[in-house]
Order: sequence, then structure tokens, then C-alpha cells
Amino acid sequence: MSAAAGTPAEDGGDRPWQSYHTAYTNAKAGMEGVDKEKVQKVIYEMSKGSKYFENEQRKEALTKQKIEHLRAQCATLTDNDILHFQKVAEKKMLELEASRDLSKIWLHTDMDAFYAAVETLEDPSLKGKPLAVGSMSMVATASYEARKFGVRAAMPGFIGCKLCPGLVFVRPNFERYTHYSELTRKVFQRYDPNFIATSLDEAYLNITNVCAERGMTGEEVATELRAAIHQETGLTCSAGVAPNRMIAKVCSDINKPNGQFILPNDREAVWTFVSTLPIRKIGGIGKVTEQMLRQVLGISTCQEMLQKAAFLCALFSECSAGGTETPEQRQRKSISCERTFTATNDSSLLFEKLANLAENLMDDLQKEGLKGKTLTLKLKTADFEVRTRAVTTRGYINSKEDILIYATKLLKAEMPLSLRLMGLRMSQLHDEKDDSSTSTQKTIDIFFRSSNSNLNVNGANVQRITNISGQDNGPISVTTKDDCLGPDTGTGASTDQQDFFVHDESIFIPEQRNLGKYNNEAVLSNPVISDCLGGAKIDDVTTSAKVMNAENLDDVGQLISHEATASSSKPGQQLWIDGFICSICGFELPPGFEEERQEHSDFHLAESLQQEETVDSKRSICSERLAEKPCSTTTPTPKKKLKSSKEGKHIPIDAFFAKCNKNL
Ligand code: DCP
Ligand code: CA
Ligand code: CA
Repeated sequence: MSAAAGTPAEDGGDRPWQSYHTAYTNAKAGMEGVDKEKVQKVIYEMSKGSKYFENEQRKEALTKQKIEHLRAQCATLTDNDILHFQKVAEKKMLELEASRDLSKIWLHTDMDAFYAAVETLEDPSLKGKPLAVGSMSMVATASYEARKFGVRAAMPGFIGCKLCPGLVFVRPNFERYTHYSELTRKVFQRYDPNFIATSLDEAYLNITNVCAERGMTGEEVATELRAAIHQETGLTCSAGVAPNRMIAKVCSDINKPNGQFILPNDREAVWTFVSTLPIRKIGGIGKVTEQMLRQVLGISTCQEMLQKAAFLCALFSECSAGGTETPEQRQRKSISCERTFTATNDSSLLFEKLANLAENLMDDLQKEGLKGKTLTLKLKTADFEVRTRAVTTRGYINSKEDILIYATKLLKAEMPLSLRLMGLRMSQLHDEKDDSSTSTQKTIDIFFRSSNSNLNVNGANVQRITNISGQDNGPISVTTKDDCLGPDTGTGASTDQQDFFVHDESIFIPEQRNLGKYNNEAVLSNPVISDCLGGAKIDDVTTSAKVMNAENLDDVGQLISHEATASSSKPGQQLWIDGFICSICGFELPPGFEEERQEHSDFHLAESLQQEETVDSKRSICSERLAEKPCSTTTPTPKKKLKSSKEGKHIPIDAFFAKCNKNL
């Protein structure tokens, strides 16, 4: 299929680092002039043969598989299919055009080199120096001076040292950043009392009213607001102004540092601006999706996305599964909520958490006027193994009590176990306000109920119906991950095309509650679906889901295959406190940094794997490496002790990066 031909797969050759893409090689503001290949080579050389490297290769192989799969799907599309999807896409675009809203003025503001700027403000001797806030393990941010050398956030500090030999290190001090963040928020408040802060250094302000009331343009407000921030904090920020949040955020990065970019509320201007944008700028398109779209469809810009809209529709959207249904006819596919916590095997605590989840799920279902039939329990064990267990009830349920009855049965069957995450999802939803959409389902349901059959409307998905004695909802079936968890990869984030211009993925969802919308979005939204807690992505960890042939769910525990745990690795107990602070090293990755959080989780995962292998040789390797260390480090005692210093548990990054095979 020629239209879908993308760039050929890059496979190293005599410059293998060229195909080695990590989070560290992505350009940030201030890195425009960096010799990217040189940086790539240093990173490649320093990590080659390490567990981190192997993990990156594993992820790369997964992406390649996905690309091959999509290519194969593309190849099956006939001219007629493409014509059909072209029409679907055009219709969709017309709908979007009709819903375009240019009446609002949004301002997005983002502090410049935030942590580094705060540290420099507190210690003026750092001014003008290449500065990294963080440690040898991890850089939280780099000053613009350091960025010129390719040093950037999320990069191990010792790689930063190699790139920039004079790099100065300062330990992070979150109390300071919170203090300055609060000062900025006092300023935001004056322009929009309902401003949305998405991290310590970023916020969205709807300045429509302030512009109207004070007879000012967006540009004037941005200039004034930035001056006020500077005056009240001593720090600089950058701003973007545009008709919606997503574009405003893109704009705030354009003239960084200490700059602003204004996009007029004008259709032509917006259209031209968005057309030339690289797709990576779109919230929700990360490294993997970018690679897939480029290699399968040859798409790099938003304009090319529109040109290939028919293929996108065919491969990724709801349209490919559902033919021509209009968005109004679509139903939400699932509603879910999940929680991460410190790993525990305390069963009463786990049941308490389950009850909270059931209550949250009930709230969300009832708010939407929905009931559901398939309840899925998601578990992430202390070993990062992800298990999903699902039941399908005969009747629709949405009360806490009903949810809890089934959820408890599912959890009991898994016990004893130590968990770090639990989630509940309800799918096969039924809108209480809309009976017509499920009339067929109901009829079949009633038929089966009255015939007292052991079959289930889910047909092939169900191995066998089990009867839970004493439950009002009668027979339930236990189903597989694939059947029930289609939306799993899609929960957490939606790239709903309808929201394309207004939806911002980086908005923090308190309590990690997600509303899964459409099954097929799963593919497009893949990079952001790493659970929004930032833990390991479902496809990056051992995942198990069982079809259980159970006579009685109470006995189901006996039926769980031991294979479920056999292949899981044993990483450290990493989790994200408040969704963004690493429990192991205190490293903070604000909302919107899903990919970096994923990298960071992978890092600790690989780190602990490495630990197992290098326990004996660790000491000698560390001393060798430390002797080479060319960087100066200033470490003012943090007011608050960081988790990273916790009882020396943290393994030196040097050990982590030690070659697996020392003969290499
Ligand atoms: N941060 C972090 N780890 C990352 C990214 C960021 O700990 N991977 C922290 C340190 C940053 C702060 O969050 O100072 C804000 O992140 P930004 O991405 O906005 O980066 P900076 O403000 O440092 O630089 P700039 O916005 O000028 O590019
Ligand atoms: Ca910033
Ligand atoms: Ca930021």
C-alpha cells in the first residue's frame, strides 16, 4: 500500500546509536543547537550492554511489532475501504469545524528552567554556570547553559557529566519550589481566579474576561502577567496565548526562555499554525505513536495527519470497528478508577481500598447515569505483575454494594498476595436514560434468564457460567482480559478527535480516576496510557488475565495458573506518590510527563534487576567510575530529607549502568 509507506526501519548499521532513541535525546527548549548525534553516541556508549539498554531494546522491539501489525492491517485495505474511510473522516472534520470555538482566550504559562532558576536565585554564584538540579542518578532539570551541551531532564547525571564536563550539581529542594510556585499562583489568581495549575511551574488561565474588562489584548495581558511574575518572584516565565489550552501550551514553548507567542483568535491563523506542527507536539502523542505514524503512514506533521485522515480512521478510530455510526450514537465503553499505594499484603487494608474503589466507581457510574455488566479487577502485584480478573453479571449493576460483592469475590480468589495497585472497571455499560440502545441485549438477556440456561450473552468470550449462590444478579461469567479489557489500554487518556482542539492530556486527574471512552482509541493513545499514575505500562510488564473455568467463584483461587507469576521480574517497590513523586528517589515528574515517568519506572526496574546481577562486582565498578567523575557537586543540605537518601538503599547509578557482560 504505497500511500502508507513510511521511512524505512532504521537499523543501526555502523552507527548504531542513530537508532537508539531515549527520552534523553529529545530536544527541549534551549537545545536547538545541540549536536544531537554526538549526544546520542555518548548515551549509547554509556548505556550499551546495561539492563537499561536491554529494556530500551525490548521496548523498541515491541514498537516494531506494533508497526508491523499496522502495516499488515494497512495492506488489507481495499480502494473501497479507503474511499469509505475518507468519507467518514471528512464527515468528522466537518463536525469538528462546526464545533470550533474561537471565542475564548487562553494563556498558558510555564516557568523557565524552574528548579534551576530557583536554585540560582537562592545562590547567585550559580548564575551563568551549566547547572543540573538532581544527582548522579538523575537530572531533574538543567539550566539553559547546560542544555547547550545536551544535558536535560530525566537524564542520568553521570551522562550529563560526560556531555558537559564542568556541570555543577545541586540537590533538589522541593520546599523551595513549592514556595515559589505559590508566589506565581498568587499572580495567576488576579487574572483568572479559576486558573488550572497542572504542575508546580505551569498553569492555564482563561483570560477572556480580563481582556474584555480591561480592554486589553491577549498579548498585553501576557506581557503584564510575565512582568508581575518576575517582579514578585525574581524568576522568568514564558507564555503562550491561543483560543484553546492545547495550542496555548504549544505556544508557550516557542519563545522560551523569557518569551511569549500569541496566536490570534482567527481560523486561518490557527489552521496554518496547527498544520505545520510536528505531531509530537500534540498532547498524547509520545515517542511510540510518533514512530508508528511516521513509519506506517509517513506522517510527521499535523497537516499530514489530515491528509492521511482516511488511514487514521481505518487503523485507529472507532469508525474502523463500527462502520458509519455517528459520534452521538457512540457509547462510553467503560468507566474505571484505580489507586497506587505502598505495596502491602495486609488483607484488611486491601479490602478497605477495594471498598473505596467500589464507592468511587459507583459515584462515577451514577453521575453518568450508567450501569454495567462486566466488572474488571486490575491488580498490580508488588512484583509489577499485572493481573486482570473480570466477571460478567447477568443484570446491570451500579451500586457500591453490588460492585463490592463481585469485586470482593475476585480479590479473594487471588489472595494471599502483595499489591501496589488496584483498579476497578465497569464495562458493557447501559445508559439508564436510553433504553433503545440496549434493547437487543435486554431481550437476549431476558431470554436466557427465563430459559435458565447456562449460556451467556457474551457467547464465545465466556467459558462457563458460574453461579454465585445468594447473589441477586444471578449467574456471572468470568472472562478474559482481551474480551473485557479492550479499553484497558485506552483508559486513562482519550485522544477523542472531537476534543482535538480543546482536550489537554496533561490535566492532572485527582485520585487517578479515568473515564475510558472508546475502545479503539487505545491504539492512538498508547503513549499516554501508561497508567496515569505513571507506573509501568500494561504492555511493558508481565500481564496476566485468566479465563477461569469455575464451578463456583469462591473456588476460583485454586484454578489460577502458577504461570501467572512465573515470568514476572522482581524490581524495587517503585510507585508515584501523589501521582508524580518517585517513592524510591524522590524524583518529581509533574503531570504531563507520562513518558518520562515511564522511563523513570523502567530505570528503577532495570536498576533492581541489575542489582541482582552485580551485587558482587558493584563495589569495584563504583569506585572505578567515581574516580573518573569530573564534575563538581554542591549539595546544600535539603530542609526536607529526600526519599532518595533513604537508608542508603538506593543503588548507585554506576552499578546500574555497569555492563552486564564485563568482557564487552
Ligand atoms: N522536572 C523533573 N523531571 C522532568 C521534567 C521536569 O523533575 N523530567 C521538574 C524540574 C523542572 C520542573 O519540573 O524544573 C518543570 O519542568 P519543565 O519541563 O517545565 O522544565 P523547566 O522548567 O526546568 O525548563 P523549561 O520549561 O524552561 O524548558
Ligand atoms: Ca518550565
Ligand atoms: Ca513545565
